Amino acid sequence: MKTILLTGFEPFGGETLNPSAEIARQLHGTMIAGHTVVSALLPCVFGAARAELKKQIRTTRPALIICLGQAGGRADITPERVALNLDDARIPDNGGQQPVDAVISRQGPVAYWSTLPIKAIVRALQQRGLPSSVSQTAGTFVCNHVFYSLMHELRGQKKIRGGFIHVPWLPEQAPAGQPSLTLAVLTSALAVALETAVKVRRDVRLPGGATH
Ligand code: PCA
Repeated sequence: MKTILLTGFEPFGGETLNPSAEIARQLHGTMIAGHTVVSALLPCVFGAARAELKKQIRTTRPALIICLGQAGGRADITPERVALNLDDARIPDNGGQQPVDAVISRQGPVAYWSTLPIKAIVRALQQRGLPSSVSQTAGTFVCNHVFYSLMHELRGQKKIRGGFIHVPWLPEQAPAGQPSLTLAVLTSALAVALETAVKVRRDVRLPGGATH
């Protein structure tokens, strides 16, 4: 049986919810494009999150790995294009660590590309009326740390694809005037994203990116 490993993060920064964990929980055990979704929760802790991800990859032996995280303030569901070899935390993680200007891997390259069909995912979501765009940076906190660690694990092989998708706040988290999406919308959107990631082998070429 082929599996998709889908990870979410525990709440961080003093919050009590993280939509990424809720989506992962909702999709756990579902079948998407002939694959069983296996979900896992990652601690929002530098190092420990990477260790847990590696453990999950070893035990589930997935065909595809998608890690999710919360990007409060974003309005769109955003597949990330590139993971940076950098930890630079504005706030402490859930373990109290706050790395500054630190490389993730001394031997690793400056960055890795996502191997998900990011533009096909954006198009599939937009075609269903869901807000989505490519993000050019996953930041330099624990999400980017996990994304980089994932791509470092997957380097040098072509079979297992992987990447990272950031999602907006849930309505119950968002401060007044800030964008959010309901858990129902996010869950159905991520099901579409996973299906697209399984089915589309070659990404589509569409104009995108920012003008600044
Ligand atoms: N978002 C944070 C870390 C965990 C999460 O859900 C980030 O974007 O780095």
